[in-house]
Amino acid sequence: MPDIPFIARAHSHRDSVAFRTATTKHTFGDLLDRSAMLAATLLGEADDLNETRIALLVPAGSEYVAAQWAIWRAGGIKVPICLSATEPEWEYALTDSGAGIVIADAVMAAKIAPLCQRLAVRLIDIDAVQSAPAKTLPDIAPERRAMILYTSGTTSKPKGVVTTHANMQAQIESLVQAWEWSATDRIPLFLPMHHIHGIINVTSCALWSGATIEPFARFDLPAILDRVRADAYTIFMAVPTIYVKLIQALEAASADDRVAIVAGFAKMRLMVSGSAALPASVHEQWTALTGQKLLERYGMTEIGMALSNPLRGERRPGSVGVPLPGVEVRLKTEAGEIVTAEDEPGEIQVRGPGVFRAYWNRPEASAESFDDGWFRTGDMAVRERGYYRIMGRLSVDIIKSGGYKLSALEIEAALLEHPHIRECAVIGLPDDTWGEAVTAVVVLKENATLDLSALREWCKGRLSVYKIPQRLLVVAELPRNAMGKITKPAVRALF
Ligand code: MCA
Ligand code: AMP
Repeated sequence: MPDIPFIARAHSHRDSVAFRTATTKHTFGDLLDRSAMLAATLLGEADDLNETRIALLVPAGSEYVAAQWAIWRAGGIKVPICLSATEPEWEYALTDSGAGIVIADAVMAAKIAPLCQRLAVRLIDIDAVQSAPAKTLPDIAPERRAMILYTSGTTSKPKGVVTTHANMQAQIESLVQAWEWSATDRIPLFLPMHHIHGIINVTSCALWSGATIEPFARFDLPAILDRVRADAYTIFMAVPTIYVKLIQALEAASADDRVAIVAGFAKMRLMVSGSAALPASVHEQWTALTGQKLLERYGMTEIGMALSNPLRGERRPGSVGVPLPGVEVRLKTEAGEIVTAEDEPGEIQVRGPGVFRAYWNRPEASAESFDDGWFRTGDMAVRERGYYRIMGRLSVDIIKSGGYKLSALEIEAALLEHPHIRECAVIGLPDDTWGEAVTAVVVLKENATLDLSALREWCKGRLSVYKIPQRLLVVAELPRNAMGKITKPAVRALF
């Protein structure tokens, strides 16, 4: 059986640079050699990991990809976890996925070691792996499960989205074709590496094409702008919050700096926005500043990318374009009718080879999320003059902040642990920078007091930074319907 496609392709550009930083360069050949050694380490005496779940806690860069390829080459399932998550969040991902191994760099290994010890999970410090005896690696069929990504939804705890090698290949090939990736492309990588946007759209498409990635440990705006002005990139991909921050930075820069940086942006062949709605005003401001027309696309962890404005042709502000190659999209009304006319709203449903296999260990949730073979996204859209426009989500309990999908229910469950809070309702309120701001409306216990800074302090270590409420409103009682259930539209109306 041939190698998994990633590996087969990497052989054909062995000498090209896959990752470069200010001080290092790693070729595709380096990634192949390093991943073979790590795969042998993972396997030990075994011939095949047979879908052992392996959590990955390594910053973006060549070591992340070497570890990812090692997991796949050895027959494991990769479970990337968030570098900045809290210990309870890590524990949930490790126990829910049943991870047998955690791979971390030295810094993260020190942080997660106590948890691994408590859960009796093997911890591999990737920085300490310098050699391993060569080993024959197993054949991996495309239908094997390859990755579990945790995504928040309408349940209080995140669900594991399982994709196969074939699913990922379909997602990558669709984007490589639509956006005409090539080996001459160069892209910065500053997005988190536990979501599709960073993993598939940036890293996997670049590696598939033999292109070069420049990784940053975090969204380091000054460092990225320095590289933009040096014409380091041909493609740029980011969430709307980042474009808002870039606009603020350009407006604050001196006239000379602005001219130099804008020239770097203007030369790129493609700039993409996605993961959350890009306000038409931001789209237009960006064009006015740089001359670039952002290409907005729409996707989801369960399906990869589904809709995109065209590389060549009209990129319409406020719209997400048309179905990508290999992806089928339909709209279905609440009454169960398939929408055929323009201007009639419906839920976006998606079918195609990139659609995930199932939620990990959740057969009921998996079955409910499909409608006759079509994945139900929970997003509403309308087709106008041939292009889809996203109208919002069916569930008020899903919040998008800074490009992260958050469950209001998960945040509510955490806040209810607070000793002063009797009841709470969490909603997302519109925010110019973050898209939505996490907002908590709470009823306190008798004689208790609480302000925003005390609440935020208490949340640290319990919730990731982007889940911590930005706004707090204390009320005497929460609005309820006749059945006694809290009504979120009425909660929203309090603002
Ligand atoms: C951080 N802060 C926030 C938020 N996050 N404030 C309000 N709302 C938030 N969501 C605050 C922190 O408390 C901190 O405040 C300050 O901002 C800086 O925090 P830091 O984490 O350093 O922020 P940053 O590095 O500037 O991060 C902003 C970011 C990041 C780069 C936009 O949120 C990010 O990488 N988002 C992308 C997520 C992503 O890739 N999503 C894709 C999933 P203080 O200074 O007071 O301490 S969606 C997906 O994959 C689908 C398939 C798709 O379609 O793409
Ligand atoms: P996630 O589950 O984190 O992959 O987030 C997927 C969700 O992000 C989708 O269901 C949409 O609600 C939202 N999303 C992604 N891209 C866009 C976009 N261009 N416009 C509006 N919403 C988007």
